[in-house]
This record gives sequence, structure tokens and C-alpha cells, in this order.
Amino acid sequence: MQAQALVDDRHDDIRPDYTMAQPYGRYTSVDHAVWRKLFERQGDFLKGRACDEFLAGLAGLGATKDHIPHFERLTEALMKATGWQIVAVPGLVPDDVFFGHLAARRFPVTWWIRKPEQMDYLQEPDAFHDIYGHVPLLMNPVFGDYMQAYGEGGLKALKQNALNYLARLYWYTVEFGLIRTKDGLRIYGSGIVSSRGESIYCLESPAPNRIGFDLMRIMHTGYRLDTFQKSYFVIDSFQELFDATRPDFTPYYEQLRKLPQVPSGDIIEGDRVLHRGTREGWDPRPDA
Ligand code: HBI
Ligand code: FE
Repeated sequence: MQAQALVDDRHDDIRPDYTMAQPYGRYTSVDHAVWRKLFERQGDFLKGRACDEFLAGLAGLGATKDHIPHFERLTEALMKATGWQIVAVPGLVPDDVFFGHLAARRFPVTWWIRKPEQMDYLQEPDAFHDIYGHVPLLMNPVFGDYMQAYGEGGLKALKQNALNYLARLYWYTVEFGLIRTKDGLRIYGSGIVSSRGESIYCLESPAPNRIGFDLMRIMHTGYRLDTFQKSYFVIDSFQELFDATRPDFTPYYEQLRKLPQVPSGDIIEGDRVLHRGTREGWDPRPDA
């Protein structure tokens, strides 16, 4: 998934690392109203759906529904908890820049927020997706370590032309991951928690597969950017995720190059199947 660098040329104050000062004065009352609506809507039903670590992180951040948060305030809370900070960026930045920031415990947050007519879906991450979806779990030490390791891994993957494999790991964990708890499956993926529809679908619909986490399986499984997931992968703990990504991936990439891509809706030999999806309502188009 090659992110295009969408540098917004309206700001002449973008630094070489694509960071910028959060242009707080540019937010309109409509922007703050969109934030409030999204924040209230998610908050209502994420209890009992999002994992405790996410809910604790969101509470610890101090973000409120009243207005779009000041990034420095969020950074203060993050720094105390895990040494992470957030940096404002104009939108998607080049992969090497993105990974470089993660490796230095800086999470790039798009400064602008979606328009009211984009309430339910937008392709590119905005301030709500990044702050509400990604930042709360950076308050968790193990997940914070995982995200830094992912950044370091991304820089290495780029050098080995293996980003396509690693991007799937990010997709099926950081963006759309589920975690098993004593009370049942819970959400930790950012792409899910920042989407009302998918927060319900991923746990309650019989349509998608739910499969136990398997690093190599995930790294040769395709996905679509613009539909709900056909398969969700389930970890037992963040430690499991962190431990799985400690080794050097070079030998993994060599193995993966010999394997065919698994279609996102398939179940294959060796899968730990928690739920075999009914496939109803699936979009027939192929994976990216
Ligand atoms: N840039 N701002 C921003 N946010 C992202 O999530 C992002 C990015 N650039 C690259 C990227 N994600 C993905 O291509 C990598 O996760 C593979
Ligand atoms: Fe994201």
C-alpha cells in the first residue's frame, strides 16, 4: 500500500520531515462540531466493544468531546505514559518518513478533520481517525513498544523492498485487530474504533471470518481498503503481538516471496478458526 505524499501546499510551514505546527486557528466551528459528533457517537457504544487498554488510554489522554484537542496537551500525557509524542502532518506522508517518525516514538497525526458529509467514511486518515483511533493505545507501554518496533521494521522492510508484507501486518493488527479477553472478543484496531459500522460488524456479524493471529499467514493475506474486512485476526495479548515482531524479518520475507497471496476471505490449512464466516453481503471485487 504505497501512500502518496499528499502535501498540502496551502501551508508554507511544513518542515522537511513533513511535520508542522497544528494550525489551531484554522479549525472552524463546523470542524469542532464534527469532532464532537464523532466523539460522542463512538463513546456511546465502544464500552463493551473496545478493549480495556483502549478505553483506559482514551481516558488517560484527557481528550474531550468539546473540541479538537491541542496536540501539545495530548503529547504531555503520552510523554509521561510511554515517551510517545504526536506531530501534526498535512496528511499521508511518504512511507520512509512515516516509519522514521514511528521509530522515534513520534506518531504523525493529520491536522485537519473530515467534512460533515464524510461522517461515516473517508479514505485518508484525518485527525479523528488518528487521534481517536491510534493515539489511545500509545498510552499502553507494550503497544507503544510494538509501534516503535513496527517503525524500525518498516525502515528495514523498505530497504528489502518488502513493505507490501509488513503493511499487511499493520493492516490486520494496528488498523483492524481484535483481541481475546476473558469477557469475549474486543476491538483494538484503529480503523475499527474510528468507524461506527465496523465496530458493530467485526464482533457481531456472522459474515466475516475470525482467525487466530499468525504472523506469516497475515503477511501474505490480501485486503481491501474500502470495505469492511472479510477476515479479522485475533491476538491473545499485546505481548504476543510484540514478541511475534521481535525477530529479524529478513528470512520471513524470503519465505513469503515464494507463497501465493491468500484472498482476504479465504480460510486456509493451519488457520485457528474462531468463527467461519457466512460470507453474506461480501463485496466480490478482488483484494488490492
Ligand atoms: N502517513 N500520515 C500518515 N499516516 C499513515 O497512517 C500512513 C502514512 N504514510 C504511510 C502509511 N501510513 C502506510 O503506507 C504504512 O503504514 C505502510
Ligand atoms: Fe490508521
